[in-house]
Amino acid sequence: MTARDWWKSAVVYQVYPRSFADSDGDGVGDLGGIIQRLDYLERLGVDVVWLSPVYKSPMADNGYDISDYEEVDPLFGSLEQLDELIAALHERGMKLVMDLVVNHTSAAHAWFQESRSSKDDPKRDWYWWRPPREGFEAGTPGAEPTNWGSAFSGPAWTFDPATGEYYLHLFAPEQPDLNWENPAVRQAVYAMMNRWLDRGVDGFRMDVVCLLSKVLEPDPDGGPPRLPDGHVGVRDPHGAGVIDTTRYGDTAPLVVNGPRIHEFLQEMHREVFAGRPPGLLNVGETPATTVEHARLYTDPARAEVDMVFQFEHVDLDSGPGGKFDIAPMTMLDLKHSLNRWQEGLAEAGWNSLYLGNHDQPRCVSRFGNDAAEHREQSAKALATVLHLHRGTPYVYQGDELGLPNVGFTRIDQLRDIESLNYHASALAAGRDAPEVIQALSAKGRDNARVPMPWDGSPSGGFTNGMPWIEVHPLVEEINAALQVDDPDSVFSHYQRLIALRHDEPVVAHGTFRMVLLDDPQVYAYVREYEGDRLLVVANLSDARDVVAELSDELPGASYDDAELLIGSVPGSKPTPTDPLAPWESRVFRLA
Ligand code: TEU
Repeated sequence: MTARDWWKSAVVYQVYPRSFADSDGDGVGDLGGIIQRLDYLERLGVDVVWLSPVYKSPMADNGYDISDYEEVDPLFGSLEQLDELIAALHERGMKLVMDLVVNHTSAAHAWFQESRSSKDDPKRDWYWWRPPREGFEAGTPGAEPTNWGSAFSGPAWTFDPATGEYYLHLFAPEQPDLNWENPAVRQAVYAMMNRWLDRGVDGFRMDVVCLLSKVLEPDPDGGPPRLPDGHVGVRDPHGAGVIDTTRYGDTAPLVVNGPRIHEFLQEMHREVFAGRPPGLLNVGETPATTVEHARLYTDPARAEVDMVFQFEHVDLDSGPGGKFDIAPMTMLDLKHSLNRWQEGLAEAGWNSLYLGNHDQPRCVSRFGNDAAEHREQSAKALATVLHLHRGTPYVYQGDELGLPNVGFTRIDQLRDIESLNYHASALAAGRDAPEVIQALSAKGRDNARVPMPWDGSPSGGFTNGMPWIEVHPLVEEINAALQVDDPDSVFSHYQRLIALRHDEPVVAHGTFRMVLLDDPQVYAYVREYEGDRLLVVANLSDARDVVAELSDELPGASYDDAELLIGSVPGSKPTPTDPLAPWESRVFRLA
């Protein structure tokens, strides 16, 4: 393994700083709280911390709307504390990857304030400004320059009376899209990235990086290039909450994996990473991307990014109306989807492996079974299946404890702009309020954003103040204090999986072959490397005594002397073909 691909045997832990640990009692997590909890992360065994944004921000989207890329928001602390966190992680042999949002800034960013000040401002072309659609009165419905919808409900354009033009925002109006066609924008971003790397940061998680390049058409009248309308009546595979597909066009074909995206990322690699020593990581978040593009993004010969977060498996339960139009999903759907990506990037490229993050509901509720009887076992089974795939695993804070969804029942419990906007738009569109609340409760991002439960006290040990969002209702029975010393806990199971990746090269470098591909209950696969063979077998169902019919799949394999490396049922020493309990998972070394 060259030092350049060190991340193949690494595990990344995502910290959502607002909800991780509060050190100053204001009810919001901060850098001081993270520094106080580094022993916990080191004990878990993770190698990298991915830190969601802590930059200066009005917090319209909890920091994914950045108003100063080189200042820490006082809510989270100071630049000095960030330097302290970097040093403390490096002392422990760990790394810090910063979340970076450069598809858009906050509307409060100085760049946007200058850009909006006048049509002649030198920064006017740093963002997407366009006049009202011909034949429509500015500011009236339909006058938007294109029929694109925002991922956070409503149109993707907002009219600015000061200069009589609209500006583009694929997300909230508070998040205007930067114009990456403008080389000055790109160079300003690269310079900022270089200053962060010079400061000791070890890389970036690039927010919605596949959206930077938009499809353009020449303007026959010689004006600025046109952004075309999307096909109406097609669901945005973005998985976003676009409700009115009769009004808004499908933007994904026009903004996802755009015509210059690979050119931009190769330029970013040249300008920021190429000349630096090995040891850095650049991971792209690529919603709605394809295996073909992911191979282009992550093929090391192309020098774009090291790996990507694809969204196929987290869009499986999205219906025609987007993520809150919940569609049925089976374990087979999940298995086939993940297998497509394992096979797709087997020869070239690299997968980020994840089932949860700050944008997704809790994986044990979504893909497992969060009933008391099955929650722990299913959390362990999902972790086993994910972590031993080929790729780099990402642990989202709290998933290592088996935290389930919150069980929201009221809109006033929610804080997320995506959910609040969807609720308002859905009700305005006539959807049934209880049905909308039910969808938000199942899929809303706040499920993953309630405070990390450190102990069983009323605030879960997260804060001495009033938490910005309610504490998980199960904090007394699900918290770190109960698990870190319990060898049978979900936490300890994650520890063992992470240690196995560190100790066994086959986990990081082995080939992947799914077996029993069409078995509706058993998820099983083989990893092979230099003569070493691992077999993973899991029962991803509530069914009892499920037998994995492996004999035809692994000819010549002798199961009697298979070595159990990690099991999920304390004290049992099963063989690969012994009946599996509900949600039981097993990892074997095959002779
Ligand atoms: O999310 C990108 C994205 O695709 C979102 O629409 C996400 O899929 C959605 O919230 C799930 O339904 C990134 C960040 O991770 C997210 O927190 C930000 O809100 C978004 O970009 C805008 O920066």
